[in-house]
Amino acid sequence: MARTKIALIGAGQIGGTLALLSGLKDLGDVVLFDIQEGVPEGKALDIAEAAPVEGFDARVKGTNSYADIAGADVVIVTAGIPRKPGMSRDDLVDTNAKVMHQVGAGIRENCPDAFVICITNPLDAMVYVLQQAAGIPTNKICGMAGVLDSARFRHFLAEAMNVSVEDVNAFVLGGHGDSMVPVTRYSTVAGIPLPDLVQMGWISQEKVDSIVERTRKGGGEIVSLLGSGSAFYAPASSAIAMAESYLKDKKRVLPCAAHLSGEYGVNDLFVGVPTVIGEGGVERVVELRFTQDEQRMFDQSVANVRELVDSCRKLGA
Ligand code: A3D
Repeated sequence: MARTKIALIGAGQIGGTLALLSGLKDLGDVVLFDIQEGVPEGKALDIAEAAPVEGFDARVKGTNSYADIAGADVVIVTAGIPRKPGMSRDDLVDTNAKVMHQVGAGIRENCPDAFVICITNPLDAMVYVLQQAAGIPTNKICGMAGVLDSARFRHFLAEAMNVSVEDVNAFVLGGHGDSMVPVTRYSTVAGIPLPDLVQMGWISQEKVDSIVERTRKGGGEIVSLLGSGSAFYAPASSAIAMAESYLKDKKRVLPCAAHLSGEYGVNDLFVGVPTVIGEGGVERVVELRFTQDEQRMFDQSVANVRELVDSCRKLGA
């Protein structure tokens, strides 16, 4: 029986964490690719040396050659540059769009049947550029952002109400940026919607509003605390949850930047929406009915994504 193969393009902060998590969760053999010489090889060797202690048998290989990703079942892309304090995600667009072209060519030539998860920012635009460059079907590629944004929302809500994060479900839609849309009426604790919890006195509306704002700016909060680089533990965990749902055909309902062709009235754009991820990749887009307010926020978020994609097209990306 063939072993599952996971290719990680970019061996930086997120790439290294993805490799370790893939091993710890026994998801398959890992190939860690980067243009920097030594870094992917060094991280791969370090993780391989953790394997006897942790008890996993995954083979972990570092490389600078795209040929090594041949036949990968899943590709997770973090190649590019992250934000520095004071930068917005959109400031990364020129550099990272060029990187997506190189990565797309590597995927097209070596593993065109893989399920591809893009993490590189600005996320919604980069997943678009990557899909075009790789020439793969739109259901076999998506962007990781919604799982992370929802996780941040869940963490803040659980902390505020002093309950287990396991019992908090949260819904965050739209582009990955300050215009993302946390949908409070679909966010629950053990099935009880947030507006009901406000009425029950578990949390005040002011606190909910401040958590929504903190979630929107959650990435920036970590960037300014770290001083250099951006979040990597939670982003890696989030992408691994998506990869696992694909590899094990779990059909989890996860928000991700999925290709829309008419859903939500949006055409040919990757935007954060709830999806079902299984062996077919992004198998379904879940279409919600928005309130007027949510629709307005979603439309604004989509307009921001479209503007960025248009600027990539002008750059020839
Ligand atoms: P970092 O630690 O800098 O790693 C990026 C790696 O990409 C480095 O090792 C580079 O050498 C490598 N690289 C650069 N150019 C190429 C290329 N052409 N081909 C292959 N590898 C290349 O960054 P990171 O791991 O912290 O973050 C990676 C990306 O994820 C950045 O764009 C972040 O902005 C983004 N990010 C997204 C989220 C989302 O929620 C969407 C969250 C956190 C970070």
